[in-house]
Amino acid sequence: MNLLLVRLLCRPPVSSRLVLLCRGSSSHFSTNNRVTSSSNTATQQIFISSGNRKFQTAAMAESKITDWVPNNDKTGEFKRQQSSFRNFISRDKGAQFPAEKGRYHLYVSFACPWATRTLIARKLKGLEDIVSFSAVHWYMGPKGWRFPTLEDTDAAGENVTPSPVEGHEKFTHIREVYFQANPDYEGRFTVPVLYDKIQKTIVNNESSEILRMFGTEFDDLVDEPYRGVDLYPAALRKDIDEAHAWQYDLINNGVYKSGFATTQEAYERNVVALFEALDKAEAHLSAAAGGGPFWFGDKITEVDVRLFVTIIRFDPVYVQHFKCNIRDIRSGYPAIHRWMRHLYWQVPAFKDTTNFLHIKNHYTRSHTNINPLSITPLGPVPDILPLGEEVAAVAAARRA
Ligand SMILES: N[C@@H](CCC(=O)N[C@@H](CS)C(=O)NCC(=O)O)C(=O)O
Repeated sequence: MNLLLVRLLCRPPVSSRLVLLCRGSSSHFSTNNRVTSSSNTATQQIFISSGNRKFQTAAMAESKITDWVPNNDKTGEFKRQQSSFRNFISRDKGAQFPAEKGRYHLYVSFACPWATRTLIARKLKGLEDIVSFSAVHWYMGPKGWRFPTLEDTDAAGENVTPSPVEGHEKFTHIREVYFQANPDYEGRFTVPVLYDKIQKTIVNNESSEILRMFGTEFDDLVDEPYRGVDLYPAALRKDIDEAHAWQYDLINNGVYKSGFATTQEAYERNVVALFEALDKAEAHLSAAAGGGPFWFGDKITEVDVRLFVTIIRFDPVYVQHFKCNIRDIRSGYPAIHRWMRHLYWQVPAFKDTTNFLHIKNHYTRSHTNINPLSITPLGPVPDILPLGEEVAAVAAARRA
């Protein structure tokens, strides 16, 4: 605890020598240690064994869907389950899941950062006429994500509709898609879900892999400008994998590990690690200031897509709902803020797939264990600042 306090007191701008001194004295908390213990690159992910599944299910059966940490887990740590459906669409004609126009449907939630990664990639790669999509209602109740009904008037957004997939007309919840694919399914009913309308099964429910296959496997079907969008270029693969490893564990999943923690210790451990990782991102993007505007200079890559979906939710939700409030993005991280706003305002795939209504309502009204009265905070206003506009204190400091 003392160590944490010391580290928080040492929180000035990333570039300061004081921060370096503080970090140097706490190497057992180092970012590298964390990364090696649980990274999530596509190559390192594993299938869950049926043994594990049984364990998870027994624990889940006794608890509510929003008990992110099982009641009997004294560590207080949120542990994300591994995705279960891990097949790949392939451009090879003889593949089990060949790339074909109109064959696949993507189920997403606009609230969900993982699902939104895949929606962004779908747009960046020009797959709108090739892979259909629909979005669930933002409210995730006791049975998990539900399909909107025609009576719903509180969930505006593109393709927020009952399932348009033939055979799914009577489905009310995403869980029914999982049970169609595997009647014995025992995992969580997560989005995104990439569904094959021909074989009537789930191809994949792991966003990092859906993003990866959207990046290349439909290239024979898209127009030239989209073929040229290479989100995982050979020359940058090592750097991209390295960035994914720490960003997944400490930022993308770090906000959840902070917000879902059920002990003070677990919360503090994770939130401090999260802000250290944000400092690292800030340092990277500041150094790239002359270049940019993307994480790797002038090339948009998977790193931009995967990091953006967490950062855009940070000020509107994670700061207050997940208690990630050591700083916020708009006043505490100028380079991340600039990078995020560039993506949102200048690259349509990012703005078009960001729906703040779904984002704010989902977290604050579905996670009743965290927010029992389901009151959605109004701020910050606006959800995202226009380009060139700053919060008053930042603007004043710039003028001074
Ligand atoms: N590993 C998955 C995680 C997806 C995930 O956790 N999605 C959340 C929404 S943000 C979900 O559907 N949760 C429902 C549940 O856990 O019951 C991925 O990256 O695709």
